[in-house]
Amino acid sequence: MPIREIEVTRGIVEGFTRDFLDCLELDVAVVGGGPSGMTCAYYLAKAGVKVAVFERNLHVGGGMWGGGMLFPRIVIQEEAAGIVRGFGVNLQPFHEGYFVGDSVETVSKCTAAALDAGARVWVGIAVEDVLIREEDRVAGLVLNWRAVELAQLHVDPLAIESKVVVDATGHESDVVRTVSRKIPGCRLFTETGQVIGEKPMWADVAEGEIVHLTRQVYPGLLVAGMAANAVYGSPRMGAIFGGMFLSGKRAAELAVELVEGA
Ligand code: 48F
Repeated sequence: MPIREIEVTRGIVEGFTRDFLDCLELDVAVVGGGPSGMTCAYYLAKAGVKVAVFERNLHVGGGMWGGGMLFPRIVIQEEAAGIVRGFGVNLQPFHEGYFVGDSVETVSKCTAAALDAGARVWVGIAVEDVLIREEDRVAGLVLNWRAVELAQLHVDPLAIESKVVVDATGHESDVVRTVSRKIPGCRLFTETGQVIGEKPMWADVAEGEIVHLTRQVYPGLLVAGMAANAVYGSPRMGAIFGGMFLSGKRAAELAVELVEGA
């Protein structure tokens, strides 16, 4: 059956427009499609929460694809194995309490699980700012095409509203840093009131702290994954990824509480 090119265009523009309009008012907006962001989106969608992920790259997966130093394998500790196996990933034991998994398989299956659960995932869209409402509460995201950002074009962004925002942007903790920089006199819920910054690598400590540091860091703004450690001054952990999945799950639980209280 032949099709005119303009019908292809119509299918794409109408499909995008319909789905994007449905994301103008979200319960939870997750920034960053790495392991913590995708896990958070999965658990939220599964709980019936309206959630979308905004990822500036053309692909989700964040720092997981390359495993450790481009060896495409990741290490997962026992506590997180249930989450990862729940996505359908095969894990091989290699050390007491630790498993190794294929990073490509993990990204793919984690992403499929989030989509199947009902999360919307937008790629190629960068979050450049937040919406702020009464009492300096984070109330949404300011978005632009990543291509616009890269080309440094002077193009005004668009915005979406969300009851809760999750910063899952990894080491950069981009959203929290933006809030801290742009709100006059901003005091984050950290010891110093500012982003403390991540410490050098210490995997055991970092993995031990990450779930506890997955918190509301500013009204309406949660921090998850490596961004949590970076904001609260905890070490990095390298290619052990269990904490990312556990943190994503914890962020989803906290987000549900905040959405219910909003
Ligand atoms: O870095 P990333 O994978 O974060 P994560 O979920 O996982 C960290 C691990 O990959 C690894 C580690 C494991 O021990 O330490 O680093 O905490 O994924 C973050 C995603 O956020 C996107 C970025 O492209 C990446 O895919 N991102 C960052 N800033 C923005 C953004 C932004 N402003 N707008 C949209 N996406």
